[in-house]
Amino acid sequence: MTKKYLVTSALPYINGVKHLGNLVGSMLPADVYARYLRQKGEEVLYICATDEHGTPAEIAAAEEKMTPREYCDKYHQIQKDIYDGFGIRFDYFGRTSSEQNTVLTQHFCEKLVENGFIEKRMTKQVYSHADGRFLPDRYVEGTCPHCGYEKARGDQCDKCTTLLDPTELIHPRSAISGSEDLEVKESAHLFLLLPKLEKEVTAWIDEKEKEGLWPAQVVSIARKWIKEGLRERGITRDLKWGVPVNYPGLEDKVFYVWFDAPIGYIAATKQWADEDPAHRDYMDWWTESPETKYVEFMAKDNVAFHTIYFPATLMGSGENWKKVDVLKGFNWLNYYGGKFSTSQHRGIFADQALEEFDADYWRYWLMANAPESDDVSFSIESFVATVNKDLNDVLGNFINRVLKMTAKSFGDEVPSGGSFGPEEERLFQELDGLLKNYSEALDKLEFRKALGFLRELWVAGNNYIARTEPWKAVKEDKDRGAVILRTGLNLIRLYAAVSKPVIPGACEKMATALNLSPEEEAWPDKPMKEYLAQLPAGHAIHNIDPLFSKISDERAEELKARYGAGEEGEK
Ligand code: B3M
Ligand code: ZN
Repeated sequence: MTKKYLVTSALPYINGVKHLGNLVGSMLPADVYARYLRQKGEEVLYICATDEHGTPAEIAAAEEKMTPREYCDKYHQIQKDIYDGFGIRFDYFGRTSSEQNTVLTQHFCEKLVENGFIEKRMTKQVYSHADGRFLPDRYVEGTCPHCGYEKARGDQCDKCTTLLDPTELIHPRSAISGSEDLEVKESAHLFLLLPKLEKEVTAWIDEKEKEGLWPAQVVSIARKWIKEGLRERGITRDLKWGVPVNYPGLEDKVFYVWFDAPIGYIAATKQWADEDPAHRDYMDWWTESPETKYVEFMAKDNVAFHTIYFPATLMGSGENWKKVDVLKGFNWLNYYGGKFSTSQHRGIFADQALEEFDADYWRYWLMANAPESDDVSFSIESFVATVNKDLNDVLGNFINRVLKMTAKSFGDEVPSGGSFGPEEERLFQELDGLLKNYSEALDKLEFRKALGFLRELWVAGNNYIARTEPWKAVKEDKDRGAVILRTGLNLIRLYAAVSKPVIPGACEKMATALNLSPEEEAWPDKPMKEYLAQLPAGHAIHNIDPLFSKISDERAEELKARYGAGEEGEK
């Protein structure tokens, strides 16, 4: 039986600030889920970290004239602050450049060598004299031997899509300096012998498919790789920045970033535990056990690494490591039909988003439109329409009206008098059904569906007020007016609890208006008839400013101009 939940989201690369598409495919849904579980009283550990190694980090550092270490220190903090601003509540946000990750990565290498799953081989690598370094595939450019395209990259020709080896390029040059003073040198590297682990990995994937906890798309990605046959993979690189290789003769090399990054989940948990060793043990979370449910969130391009390579590393160690139980994969969020692009700065980036609006505006749109079964396109038009309608008109107005009407007729406390009648019974019934559907959708990680139910919960409250007309009732039958507004205030309490995983900022304001204690924001565990009678008559409340404001047409136009709305992008 599940006793605790380990939650991780794909580790964001250190270089640069992430865009909205990165957020919705990993950290944001993980945060919504972790918050939901915490409110239900479950034991949860949500771990993430910056993925700091690899050539892109080295090159980005050089561009900013910093050492990789300095660059990573700077961007780790920048990213951390942004996720904070977005309300992402990690239990720990670690770093793959930590000492803990070095120790664990080297440990896995040692075990895999011991068990015969790693082998040393000679390879041919391109060395650039001008740059004083080996050039990984993508950093060699030249003419494609197949189609003559002059800007083909060492791993692939973007024009004819042929997969290439850098040594095949005609007139090869360094993509860093442009220098043609290159030489092919022999270099020894470690290879992970995946074919030797294929049987074990396949059996495990079969088991996962039977459990039915991976979406169909995740299973099919894993199967596709297995079907094509697993190949030996180089897990070391001729770079300086990374986890040093602990293998005789290869001490001047580092591990490939995709070898150490997933181990980073474990290492970040250890970073967390090391801060309070008397009370925390990372192995409580990372030992295989039916009591721990491990849930991972990521975009589809990361799925193969998490269904095959990382589990293979864990299995090959011969130790009893926790492997993923539930893997939630996401499709792409596009920007006006084309790609969000970090290099071309196309789309809206997390820092810009927070300068424009509260995190809740973005969190709500992104989760309501999460690219689950298909790719989804972001547009400012859709964003503005959703914010104005769902957040402002439906939820925001409901709260304003109930608080204002109460203040006007009953002052600053929950009104007393009267008792529930048929209109309330109808409301309770409706809410019981919706809440059940909402919780079930969250349990199944079906976020778009879940948000549809959340919205319906808000609509039900609006309909109740429209039907019962408290503005008339307070004049004609004060007790009846008291019942309606007392129910309305209790509905705000319900919304403060059930909306919190998605829009935590607005829910904090609702909690302030109602003087709620943290326990009162727990996930509702009673039938609505009881739950909505809990905020008692006489309980002090106070008015608050409107939770949301409508985005005007002028503001929308401004945003469209600022963020290149509708401009052609790469498909
Ligand atoms: N940093 C890729 C990405 O951010 C990579 C994920 C690592 S997960 C261990 O999409
Ligand atoms: Zn070509």
